[in-house]
Amino acid sequence: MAKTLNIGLVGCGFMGRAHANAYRQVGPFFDLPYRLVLKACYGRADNRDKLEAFAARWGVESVETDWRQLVTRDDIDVVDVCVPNHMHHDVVVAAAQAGKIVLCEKPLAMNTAEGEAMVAAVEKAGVANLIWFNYRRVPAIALFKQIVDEGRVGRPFHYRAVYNQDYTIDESVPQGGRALWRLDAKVAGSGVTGDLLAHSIDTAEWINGPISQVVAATETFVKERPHAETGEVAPVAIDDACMFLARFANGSMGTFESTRYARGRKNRNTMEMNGENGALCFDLEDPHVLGFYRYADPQTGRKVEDHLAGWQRIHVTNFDHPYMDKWWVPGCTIGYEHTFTNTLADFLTGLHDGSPAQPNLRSGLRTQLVCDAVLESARAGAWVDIPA
Ligand code: SOE
Repeated sequence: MAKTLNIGLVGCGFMGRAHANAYRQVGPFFDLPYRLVLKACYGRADNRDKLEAFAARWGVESVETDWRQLVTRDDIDVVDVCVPNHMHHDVVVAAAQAGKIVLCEKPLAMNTAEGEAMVAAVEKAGVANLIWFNYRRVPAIALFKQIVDEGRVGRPFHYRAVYNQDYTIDESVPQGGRALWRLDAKVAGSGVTGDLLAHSIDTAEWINGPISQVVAATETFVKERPHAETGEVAPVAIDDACMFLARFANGSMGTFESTRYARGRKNRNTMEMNGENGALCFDLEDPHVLGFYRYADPQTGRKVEDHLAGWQRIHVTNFDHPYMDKWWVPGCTIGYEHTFTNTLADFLTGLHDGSPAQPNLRSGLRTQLVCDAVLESARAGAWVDIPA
């Protein structure tokens, strides 16, 4: 009989919705030995109407306005952290100490020191844990990794990542508050580096191995903004844009770019890799497509005939493509929300089999370390080494 897992959602904003949807969808689409119950959700007391509406909409059995109360409840098995970044540390540590399974939104923490304490807490408690770097579970990105692992790209030379948005160009956009806490350094920790490049770094290291050195530049285009709640105009302390060069331990070179000032780009997350035998490219604005350039067969070394060489556009919806046998029939597409469901399915499968799914919090700490090195390099204007 399926074991019941009671979920406590700490946070009910954008990510709370994405996660709640995953808990609702995962059971019917994947064969899992668990029955998931959305037992409780936390939200701020001064926003109780929103909290109760969230609970009613997603079928959450109860609400809490004190997250400490939620994480210590006997009837909660899993604590899922999707509140703003400045709360991650305290909630994760308390949940681990209470012996709960811990799932945490990205980025792991405000900085590496906090992240280390969080990893120490989950490892000391011996609780299963996961960080929601959901883009690993875009089928086309998972196929990207599979093709690299199959040796079809061969010796890698270049890795190129871009993650751009445009929603903060207007100077009147306030910083802080419920919807715009990502612009407030005291709540977010950093700007695009922790919010967007953390995704790119996680994917890059997953596919191409560790980054060993970075040199970065950041910019804050709008220097002052009003605070959404107090109206007080204060200096903006986050990075609006960040670009960095990287060296990977495998000898390849990387370029990373992220900004919230790329007019016309809403959530453009791209990556390309160029190797000796082939190349791959992906663009989240065209999420079902993986570009593959086949130059030579990795086994025989035989080159593709010149008149046939060219980019192949793989529509990643076949049953043999990652995750796609769990959804619809070939040709029918899935979307952003399914990446969270795929993530959850892998986590629950690993939990049952005793083979924990990645990325766990330790892996999230690694990404945090690279983000901090990027910001340190931008401050110092120099290359920064990243320990293995
Ligand atoms: C920022 O706008 C954001 O919501 C990120 O925080 C998410 O991680 C990303 O997936 C979508 O954009």
